[in-house]
Amino acid sequence: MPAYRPPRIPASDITPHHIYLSRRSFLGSAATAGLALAGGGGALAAPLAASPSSFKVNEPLTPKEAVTTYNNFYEFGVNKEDPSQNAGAFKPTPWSVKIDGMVGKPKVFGLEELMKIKQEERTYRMRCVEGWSMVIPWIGFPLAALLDQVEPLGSAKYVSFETVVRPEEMPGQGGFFQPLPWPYIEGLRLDEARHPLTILATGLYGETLPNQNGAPIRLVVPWKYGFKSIKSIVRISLVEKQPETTWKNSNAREYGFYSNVNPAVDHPRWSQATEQRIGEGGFFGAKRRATLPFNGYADQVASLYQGLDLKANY
Ligand SMILES: Nc1nc2c(c(=O)[nH]1)N[C@H]1C(S)=C(S)[C@@H](COP(=O)(O)O)O[C@H]1N2
Ligand SMILES: [Mo]
Repeated sequence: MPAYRPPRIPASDITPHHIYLSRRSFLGSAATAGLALAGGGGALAAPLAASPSSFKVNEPLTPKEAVTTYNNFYEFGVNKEDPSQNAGAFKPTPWSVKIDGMVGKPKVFGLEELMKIKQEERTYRMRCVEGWSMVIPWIGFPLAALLDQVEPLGSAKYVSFETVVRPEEMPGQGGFFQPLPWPYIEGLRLDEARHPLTILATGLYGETLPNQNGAPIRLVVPWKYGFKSIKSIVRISLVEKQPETTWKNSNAREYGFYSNVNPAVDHPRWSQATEQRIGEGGFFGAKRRATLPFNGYADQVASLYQGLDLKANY
């Protein structure tokens, strides 16, 4: 990944945090139903153990303008402004996600069906491996709720994810220069995938997910570097062996399978000890925050890695 460049986002550009309904009708009804259900104890999506405060980070939200124009989504180009500028022709509907592999009930889920799973708001801290961070109010549902529906087999140990390939709609996939091999692929251990903090996001700031943020459905794993949060997912497979991942394949020395946010393990080309919160501070002399172990979610997730050497398993 290219080295960090300072964003041009004025600090005063703060969008107030409130939920309002999507202008897109297909999500409007589903989101309304989902939000009405939130807290009502639906049959699906029963998170096991995570403190409610970890679902809502108590830090200023990153302005919506920054969340939707300062993006990494190489299918639309490698510069931060490319995804918002080049994703206009992308069609997030109709959409379906195929779930296969080591499951009792493999199935192709239509988007409408996914939208019926109880949707919740989750305000998470997000940290990119490049050294910047954001606080984003997502709308989504625990990945565990979806996995439950397909009944993973005992032999399934990992989950792999795949992004759509559509060179006609994604200029970064169609050009002469291909920055990455497609499809973009990612993976998690099954226990990471089932953790209550791990969600499939379908919206942000109370609206349908913008194309540049991974419409219509993307992964969000807040204790890992941003690249683990794969966008525009079309396939989820339960597998036995640790799956390949795009960034590890492209440079295994710099990007590992785990990619947990870890201030104590530097990227080979830069320190990971601090980060710049996008929208915070000015263009010059922007102050940097200390990066927290597991991006501040250590109380919730550190136990997943007991006995694992986090320097070797970066
Ligand atoms: N398919 C796909 N998913 C992707 C990427 C990408 O290039 N392609 N970039 C990743 C990186 S590096 C980051 S930091 C996050 C950025 O998500 P955001 O633009 O919604 O903040 O998306 C991740 N998911
Ligand atoms: Mo990233």
